[in-house]
Amino acid sequence: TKPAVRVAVTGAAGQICYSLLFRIANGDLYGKDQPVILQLLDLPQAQGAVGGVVMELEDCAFPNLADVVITSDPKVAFKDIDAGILVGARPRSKGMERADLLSANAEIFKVQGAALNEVAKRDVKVLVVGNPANTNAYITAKSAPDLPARNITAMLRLDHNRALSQFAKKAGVLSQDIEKLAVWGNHSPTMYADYRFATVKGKPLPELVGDEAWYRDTLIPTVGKRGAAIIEARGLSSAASAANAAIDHMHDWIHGTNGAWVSMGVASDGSYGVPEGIVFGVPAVCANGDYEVVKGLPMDDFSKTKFDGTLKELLDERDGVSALLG
Ligand code: NAX
Repeated sequence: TKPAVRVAVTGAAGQICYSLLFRIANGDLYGKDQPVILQLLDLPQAQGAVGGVVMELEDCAFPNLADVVITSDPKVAFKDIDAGILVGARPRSKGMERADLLSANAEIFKVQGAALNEVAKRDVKVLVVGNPANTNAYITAKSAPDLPARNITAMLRLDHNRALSQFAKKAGVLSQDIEKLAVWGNHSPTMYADYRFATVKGKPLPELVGDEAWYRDTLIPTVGKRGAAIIEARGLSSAASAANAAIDHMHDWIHGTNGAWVSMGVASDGSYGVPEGIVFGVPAVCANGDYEVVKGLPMDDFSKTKFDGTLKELLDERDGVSALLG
């Protein structure tokens, strides 16, 4: 058998992980023939609950789950990891201002970035899911100067998948047949789902949809506010779909996309006028355990407005946490 890969997951007692951990243990990330060691991080007060989840993992008797580590110490959780999925974050509590939420999370991801820097494999692949995901990933990367910034990414894939499904329903096609969809910017209601380049079996998606007003006035806000709609309906935030998106993001990064576009939040190299280092949702193609941003796509007036709006929000978030980075 192959040597086991080590995958750290934070927020292990939470609701996303109640789905995510079972998918990873089942082989959905690295494949059915690859043994996996899960290294689970949560707060000290959640250790008992993580223990319960681990009992259930054991009770699945997954053939390739080689070992499970439970800890509240990031340096134990991130030791020698190949992949890290950072789900745990501070949720907004009653009366908490946005600025307080930003700085509470900045503190968490500063510590976790430093721990990754110290103990993770040098080519570790990191996905930040915990909100505000893009800015948390930015802080993680800034706090891990010895790791390649391009290996610390944020999750835009749920927005991407949400948009795929809505377009598929409207155009009467299968979501798997939609290619070249892009979701730009922040994982927040300002994100910009861009269908201008999308095709279905070679036909332009905008033609198949045939309703620009629906796209602008329904699709974009539906995807942007989907998280809130799920909370309203379920009384809890999206969890299984978020776990699924995290699996999709990491799976594609590890195994490649055969030329297909996916949306990933990645540290900017300056393309599209996004300041270097800002973690921004972009279309990307994955191959050989790496990804390339799709470059040189033209912008029109509408896309420029949407793009600038979501970029401004991220620059504001960066300014909100910059003092903490020192
Ligand atoms: P839960 O509140 O169910 O679970 C969070 C878990 O994280 C808890 O067990 C908590 O003890 C733990 N935790 C808190 N601080 C920690 C720290 N410093 N180190 C380790 N663990 C810590 O939340 P859940 O529904 O699982 O959502 C987790 C995060 O994902 C939230 O920030 C949420 O906003 C975010 N989401 C991001 C999405 C995205 O597309 N990027 C979509 C889904 C989700 O809303």
